[in-house]
Amino acid sequence: MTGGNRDSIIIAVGCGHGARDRGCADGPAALRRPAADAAIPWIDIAVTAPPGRSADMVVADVCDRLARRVESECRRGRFPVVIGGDHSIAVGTWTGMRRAPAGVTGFRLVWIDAHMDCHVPQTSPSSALHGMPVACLMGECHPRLTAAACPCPVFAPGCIRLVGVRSFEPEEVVLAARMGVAVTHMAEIERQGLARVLAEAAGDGPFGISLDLDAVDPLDAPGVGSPVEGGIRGDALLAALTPLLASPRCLGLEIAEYNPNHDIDRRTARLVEALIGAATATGAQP
Ligand SMILES: [Mn+2]
Repeated sequence: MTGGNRDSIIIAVGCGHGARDRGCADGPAALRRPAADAAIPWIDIAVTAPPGRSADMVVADVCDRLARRVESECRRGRFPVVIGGDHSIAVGTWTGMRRAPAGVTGFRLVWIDAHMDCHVPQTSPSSALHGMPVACLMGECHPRLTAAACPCPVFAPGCIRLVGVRSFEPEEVVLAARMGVAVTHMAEIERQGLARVLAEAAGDGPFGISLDLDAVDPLDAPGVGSPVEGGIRGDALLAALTPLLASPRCLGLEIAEYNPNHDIDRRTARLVEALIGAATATGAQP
């Protein structure tokens, strides 16, 4: 192991245009920058939303620039920590990762979420893009977002596993199965244990972690736009993710949907800050 800090960069994306409740746009600004790690660079992806530009176009533009930034940081050997923003930014994050050489072969994505995010415009009750990023990454979604995702599809069947799912529409189940997206529901986590489920999802090659904070129980992460009872407890998630984040096979972390307007006593913020600390403070472990 190297001992020192991992060469990380925090990429903040204060974009809420993929959600009905846009409060998550304020997520990055409400987080404390890692005090002990002042050396960790922090950059913001600007959200350009002039009057008349549709939410789809705003998100597609943000994802395009985010993808380029993630790709270039990965090519420099850096570990990107992407902070949302709503979960539609995942199209940018993981497109960028897959364009970088390290993300090409055998890369797997661990998608921790209460929802399936497998809608397409024809099935979505809300039309909100943050319900669609998994479908977009599988090449099945909104034409504008799919255009931002290149290579298309970003992921082949079998490369994404959803973990923590407990709220979805039947159409998403059908589409997930057709796309080859694996799903682990909360009940299965309770049977097998979170650490085992996550380790299996990560596989034995390079992987990334996309965390939608609504996967966490609202007791520990009330600061989200779409809370769902019966989630993963915050301390259990931190304990199970810490060794995975320390692995040199882990190439990046994304944390989405932090909405400071709904947070209580900074509970959600503290969890996010602890996860960022775990991701950035690790030296490369064998
Ligand atoms: Mn999500």
